[in-house]
Amino acid sequence: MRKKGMHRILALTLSGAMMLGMAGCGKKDEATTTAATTEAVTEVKTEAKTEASTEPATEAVTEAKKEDINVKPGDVIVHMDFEDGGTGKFAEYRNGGDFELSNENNKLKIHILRCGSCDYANQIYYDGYQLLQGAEYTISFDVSSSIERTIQYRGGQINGGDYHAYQEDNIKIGPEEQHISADFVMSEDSDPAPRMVFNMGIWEGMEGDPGEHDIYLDNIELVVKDVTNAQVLEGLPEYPKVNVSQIGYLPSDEKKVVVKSQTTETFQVIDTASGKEVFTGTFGPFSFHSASNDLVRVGDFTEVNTPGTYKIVTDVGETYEFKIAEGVYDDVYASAVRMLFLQRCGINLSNAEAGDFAHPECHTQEAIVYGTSEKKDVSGGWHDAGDYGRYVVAGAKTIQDLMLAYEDYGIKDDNMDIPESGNGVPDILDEARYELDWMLKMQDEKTGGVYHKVSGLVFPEAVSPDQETADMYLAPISVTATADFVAVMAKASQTYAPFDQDFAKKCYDAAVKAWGYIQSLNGNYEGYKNPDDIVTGEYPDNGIKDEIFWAASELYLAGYTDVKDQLKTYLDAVPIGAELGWADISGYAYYDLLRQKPDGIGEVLDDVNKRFFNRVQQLEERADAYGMMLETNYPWGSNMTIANFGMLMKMAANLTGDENYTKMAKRQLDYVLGANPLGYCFVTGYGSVSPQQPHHRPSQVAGKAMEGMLIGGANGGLEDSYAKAVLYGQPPALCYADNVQSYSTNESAIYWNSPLIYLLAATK
Ligand code: G3I
Ligand code: 9MR
Ligand code: ZN
Repeated sequence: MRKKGMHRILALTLSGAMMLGMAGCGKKDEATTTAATTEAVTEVKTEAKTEASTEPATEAVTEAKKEDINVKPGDVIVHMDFEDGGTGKFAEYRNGGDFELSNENNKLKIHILRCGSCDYANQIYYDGYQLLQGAEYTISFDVSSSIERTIQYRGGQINGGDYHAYQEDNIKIGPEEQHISADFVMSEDSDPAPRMVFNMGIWEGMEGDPGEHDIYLDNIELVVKDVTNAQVLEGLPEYPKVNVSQIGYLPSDEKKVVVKSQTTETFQVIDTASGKEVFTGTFGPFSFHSASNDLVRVGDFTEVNTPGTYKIVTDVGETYEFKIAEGVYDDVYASAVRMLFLQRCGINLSNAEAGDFAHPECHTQEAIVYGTSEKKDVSGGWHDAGDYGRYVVAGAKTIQDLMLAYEDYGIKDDNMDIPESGNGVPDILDEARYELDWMLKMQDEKTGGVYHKVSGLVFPEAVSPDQETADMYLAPISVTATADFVAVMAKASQTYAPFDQDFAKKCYDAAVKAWGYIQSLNGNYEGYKNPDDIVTGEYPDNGIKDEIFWAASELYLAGYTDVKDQLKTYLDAVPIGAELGWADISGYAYYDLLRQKPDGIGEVLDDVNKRFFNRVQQLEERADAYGMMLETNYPWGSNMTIANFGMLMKMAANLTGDENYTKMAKRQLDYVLGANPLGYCFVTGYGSVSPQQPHHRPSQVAGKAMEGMLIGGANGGLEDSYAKAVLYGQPPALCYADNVQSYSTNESAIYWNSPLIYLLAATK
């Protein structure tokens, strides 16, 4: 049976999250503790790839065959007896409670210090097994406690979204050791990455916090009891064998097609309206694409430049339909910018403006300055990503990309359907200003330093923005945030001057003041680190010299000549490279200096020019069959890195007029729009196959993916439990799962959209 894998999975998972709602800590909501009828997720890995398909399909083709079931009755799939003197394979999670784990007489001892205010305030959990739909399991363990109390165990829960249980029980425990044993059938879709959990926070019926006490666990086992009705795990999708941009091409673009085949010699471009073949091309020699572990060949169909709808056919498969037309990127561009509007925090997004993503005002309460009793208004700005934190370094990159898109490509659109449309200021600058206005509030009036971020102490549940009502904290001032602030404020003072002199002045003054803070540190810089009790996005970065140089450069360009004599010293401290990431950011300084070529710093400009073009050349030499420059290093948010490389190439083209750089930039854009080994258009809502279940709270709540988001994409590091379970052993460029739990491959972020916006702006 062929299954509509992706779409079916999406509908079930998202509707589950919607149905249940989320329980915040402190709110005793039955929802999270109900073993409900919600469906689980099933996009998983199988051992063997299926035969070459002649049609482009991401559908799973595995048939549920009994012989494929990889467990049998009696198999012990989790076993912890603590005989080695350790604390087993448990990870710890605190949400308001506190505890210490140790081994006492070969048992696991949980010394509870504080019970917090919800059942999962103290949690230990274990990931690393699978539950098959229809199979029956037995969970058993020995338990005792120094006091009479209730705890909860879960033979499995979904590891993300609403975290609902597949099996759970609340048990009363006390000094006498009990042997607990329970059978359960996995009634939901098979889960390749469930989580076994013991919750030891506060319980209804407990009269306040019981104070310090000990809980002991031993001989924890999960055993397969019956597989008669078990379903096999679905395999990873079969990825298309022939890939191009799913959005298409401008008539004048260079156009490449990549086929995963050693032997395929030719391809035909078919006009899908007439069914006629309009072009036959010959593939180049095969090469090994190590990032995806495939033999590939590249073809060129640049010659096809008549507007129309086409597909490319080969002997091993064909592409999706795509367009060749003027303005082919206009919609995706508008949508990518609009994503930022939909991420706006602190205001009511009305139904008329935001449709499914409407929400009342959010996060408007004053934030607590961490470690003090002071409070400060820092409302506004964009939610960073799938979470609702607002982080300065992430915001700075985004703002910079938007300002550059405006400056390099003269984007003037003032009708993009945002509240400021029609005000005479290009909407892209209005959108960036929404973040700049917020960032100004992030500056400490006294010192001029800039708080690293504002967020709750922990990530919120999968709720809409206005439902995250926990206290907000201003994390400590950091040098990276402050230097990034200086850079974008200084630049904004120039960019916005023609539209609003007062605002430009305000930005300039704020930049100079923040620079004063950095100067006052006398070079004693340290990277930001989360305090122990703040676990939201860290954006840690110990390499601060690039931020300092960027700040100094933009100040100089904005007319603050005091930094002139120090520029060379600052530059000498910057490591080689020219990057546009949130951590390594020197490329922005280099580019702005090279395009504006200010007087009086010839030596600096020479060095900057060398650094910039050395990096460009190094990347150029790395380009593989897909035009990728990552070799096999696909990090978290690789689609941003790829888009950043595209930007860098486009910058090189802008500086030199060399069209070859434009071609290379364009290939990075083609990749994120579909010309990649996974065959995904990584912008939600666009192309033939795009991510359906992003790790993005508003999308999870709405039950559909917000459009126009660039998704993180392949991450060889397998940095979440779902990815670890499902993608283990896959080559880096294929380490991607369209699953809501996979935050390290399937989230979206403002600063991933912004380089995409820059690349798309270049096509306008
Ligand atoms: O620096 C190393 C590099 O040397 C190495 O070659 C490479 C190998 O893959 O890894 C690099 O480090 C990675 C780093 O990002 C820089 O790319 C880390 O492994 C990776 O864990 C780290 O991921 C970051 C992630 O937060 C976790 O800190 C992402 O860049 C960053 O985009 C992401 O940001 C999150 C926020 O914290 C919270 N909001 C959502 C947002 C997006 O997921
Ligand atoms: O939802 C969080 C996402 O926005 C972040 O990018 C990610 C990494 O910092 O963390 C996500 O939160 C996860 C947390 O780190 C671990 N427990 C599961 C959370 C996601 O459901
Ligand atoms: Zn908000």
